[in-house]
Amino acid sequence: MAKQRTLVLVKPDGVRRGLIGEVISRFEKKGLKLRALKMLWLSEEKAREFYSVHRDKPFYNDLVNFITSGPIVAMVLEGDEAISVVRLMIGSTDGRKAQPGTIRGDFALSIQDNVVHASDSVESFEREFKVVFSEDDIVPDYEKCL
Ligand code: 3AN
Repeated sequence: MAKQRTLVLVKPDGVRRGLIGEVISRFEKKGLKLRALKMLWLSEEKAREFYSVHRDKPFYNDLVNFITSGPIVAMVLEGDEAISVVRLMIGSTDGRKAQPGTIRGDFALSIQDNVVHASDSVESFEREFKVVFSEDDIVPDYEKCL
């Protein structure tokens, strides 16, 4: 099984609603390892870069305004097939259609204010990681200390 990294954001609505602990807790209980964690407030420039794949979509400006509307929490999670596992755990983009039991299914009623972001591919992870983190932010593998 391939060990993979993925990037998750608790978006401004999730932070405002006090869901940071809930989100992290679900991933920890699943067995994914936190390798980096930080709270930050994205600049407009970084937000545009983060969501650059959506730059031609009609909702791009709203998305940038939303993600810069308050602080976020960013994390790197690691584990077997972490990208697809985390995508399953967050649920469909539209909170109204997301399966109960997923983060969006349990906590979101909106397509924009949907609590979390997670990388959807290795390429997305690599681009998103560079916007939010640097290699120095990754803690060494602490598996052996547990
Ligand atoms: P996901 O976050 O599930 O990967 P994407 O990558 O299609 O979804 O979209 C990125 C973000 O853009 C979503 N999380 C959501 O906040 C926003 N978004 C996607 N589709 C729409 C839409 N039709 N209207 C408004 N916002 C949208």
